[in-house]
Amino acid sequence: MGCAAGTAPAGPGKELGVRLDGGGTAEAGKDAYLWPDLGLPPDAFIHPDGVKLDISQLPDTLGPVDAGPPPDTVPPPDAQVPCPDPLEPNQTCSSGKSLGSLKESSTWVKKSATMDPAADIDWYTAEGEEGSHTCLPFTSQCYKFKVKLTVPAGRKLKVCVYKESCTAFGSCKTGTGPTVLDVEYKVSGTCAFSDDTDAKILVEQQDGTGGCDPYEVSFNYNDC
Ligand SMILES: [Ca+2]
Ligand SMILES: [Ca+2]
Ligand SMILES: [Ca+2]
Repeated sequence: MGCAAGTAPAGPGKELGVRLDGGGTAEAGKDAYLWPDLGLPPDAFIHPDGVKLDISQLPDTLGPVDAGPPPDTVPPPDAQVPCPDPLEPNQTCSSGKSLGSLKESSTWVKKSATMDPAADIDWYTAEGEEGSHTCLPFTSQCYKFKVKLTVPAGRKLKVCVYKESCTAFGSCKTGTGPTVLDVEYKVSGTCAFSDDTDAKILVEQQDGTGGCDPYEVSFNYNDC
């Protein structure tokens, strides 16, 4: 058609125009012309001067002349922020966070933490203290340091407990939540000698992912 604003050819009858159905160049605030092929009543939008039509007078039914590019509907990516974990950082055995100490008792000491992001590793230390006993000196005693890990639904976690040392032979279990994993080690004690124990506890993921659902780690130190 080759129509351009302001240079539109004469249509049949008295109208002049530029196409407003996607091929036009009309802009808000400028004069525009109505092309009669739009199928509208031929004199519907003719300006009183018989030639021009201000675009602001066009009805909404014509639709936007130029909607511009579509808005950016993709939100900016958020920087990855690990889920809150008050016991971080604790990525290595030597930087393990203390879960506290417990004097020989059936009580469980509990803490909550998260395994996130996927590369997270959580190390803890915990101390079990022997209570007082009436016993024959040099005779044997028996204690157990126990750890429980409550695994949240949908996560696969592993828990290990090590006696005294990060490099000791550990007792480990893996399970998919919801479940509770139990690991422990035994302390072969002696009457009249201290049988306190310093445990190292490891929690790590086995599902290659992170997540904000907290797990619960608890420990107990009691006689056998
Ligand atoms: Ca953590
Ligand atoms: Ca960690
Ligand atoms: Ca003892």
